Amino acid sequence: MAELNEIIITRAIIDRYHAKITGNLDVDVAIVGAGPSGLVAGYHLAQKGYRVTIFERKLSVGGGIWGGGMLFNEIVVQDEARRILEEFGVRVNRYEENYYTADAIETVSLLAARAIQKGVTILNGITVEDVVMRPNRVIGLVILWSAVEIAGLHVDPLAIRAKYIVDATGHDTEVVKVVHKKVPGRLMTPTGNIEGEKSMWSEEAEKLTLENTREVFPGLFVAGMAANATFGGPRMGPIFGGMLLSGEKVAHLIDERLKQGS
Ligand code: 48H
Ligand code: FE2
Repeated sequence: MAELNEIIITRAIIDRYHAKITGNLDVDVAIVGAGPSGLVAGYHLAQKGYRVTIFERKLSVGGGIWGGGMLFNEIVVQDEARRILEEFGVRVNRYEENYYTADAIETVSLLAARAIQKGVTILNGITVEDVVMRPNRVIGLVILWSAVEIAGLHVDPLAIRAKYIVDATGHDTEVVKVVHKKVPGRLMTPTGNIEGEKSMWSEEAEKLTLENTREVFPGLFVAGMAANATFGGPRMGPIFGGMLLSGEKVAHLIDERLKQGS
């Protein structure tokens, strides 16, 4: 075995991470949250050649997929979304007509692996705590180590810039909440405020997730559960087709905008 030097190991990690984070300070699209909607969105945008960064608070990516339903680690998807799992190489099993299942761990692993290999940079352990604003547009994110947040230390954050931001933070819809707090009543929702998630109704929720996937403030789009929480859709339970389709849709919408140069 060749000799191993602790300092070279340390320097290799610092150098490589430094290059990674400085390469992601000014990007086309910054996605907050590496759940199903964020990972699918990132994959498609990277496939179209855009520079995409996903910021994830936790060390683990995958959001709500891991536990399937009530810790039974299987997920359900409907017919329309099955092809998305298959595109990522996830094995899908027919349960009955229009109901397909997949192993939750296989799903997380492949969504994340394929997104990264398409060119998405995932920066984990980082919490988005605010946005960078120019009067009428969100133009970036304010980020901080999650460990600092958890420790409750008074440490100032850093900032990154992006042409478009996606709030894919799930039920908590954290980026939209920040914008709403700073400029109340100005969201592109029926009331101008966050409408709030409604109680479970799977069929309606899946349909609305897709409809609600859109721009909510100039420069800021919502996807996945955050879209329903923002626009007042119901929750759907552990069926994940709407999340995957929402990721695809937000990528398509942002691609259109980036192509127009607006
Ligand atoms: C950095 C953050 C921050 C922050 C949160 O919850 P997710 O899985 O989100 P979706 O919308 O892709 O999927 C929702 C799905 O998992 C779900 O909950 C369903 C279908 N529920 C139905 C029901 O009835 O309950 O992932 C969001 C990710 C998580 O990994 C968070 O840690 C992360 O976003 N996150 N990352 N900065 N401020 N807030
Ligand atoms: Fe959920």
